[in-house]
Amino acid sequence: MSSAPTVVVLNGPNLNLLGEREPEVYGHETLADVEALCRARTDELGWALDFRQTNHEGVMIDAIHEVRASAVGLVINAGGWTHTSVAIRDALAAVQGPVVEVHISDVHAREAFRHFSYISDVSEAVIVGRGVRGYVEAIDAVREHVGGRAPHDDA
Ligand code: CA2
Repeated sequence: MSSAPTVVVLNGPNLNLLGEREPEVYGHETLADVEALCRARTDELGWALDFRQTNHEGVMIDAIHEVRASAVGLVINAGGWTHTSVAIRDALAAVQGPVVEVHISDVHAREAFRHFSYISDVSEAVIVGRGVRGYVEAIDAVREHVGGRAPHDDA
């Protein structure tokens, strides 16, 4: 018997503060609200959800390594590391399923230092400026890329 395909959603630094500060940029929803939105979609798809947040770069890299061969797809909001981290980019390049980069805000309409992403060109899709609904769109993008079938599901 095979288990449900698991989509992994990883969140980087400071995203634990979502809903507490800068609502004009990031909205009023908390990260728990984002997880609930994601779970509603994965439930509809019959998929499992592994949703995590960390403020520690090495923990993020270990998490990517841990799931790189088992996840049906990986959605990542790498937060500020998006604009700084070759190490996270290198870890994502080793992920077998589709990687989808998501940002709540429209990074291209903000400060110049947010315009460059180290991870966009190792991602199958990039979703920006859609608010927290962008996470659901990212899960849908994973679904489209795997054609409704989990690449690691041998059943
Ligand atoms: O728009 C996004 O999702 C970002 O990835 C969020 C990052 C930022 O560094 C990226 O450029 C764009 C920052 C997340 C910080 O989240 C906070 C939430 C509430 C209060 C303070 C920070």
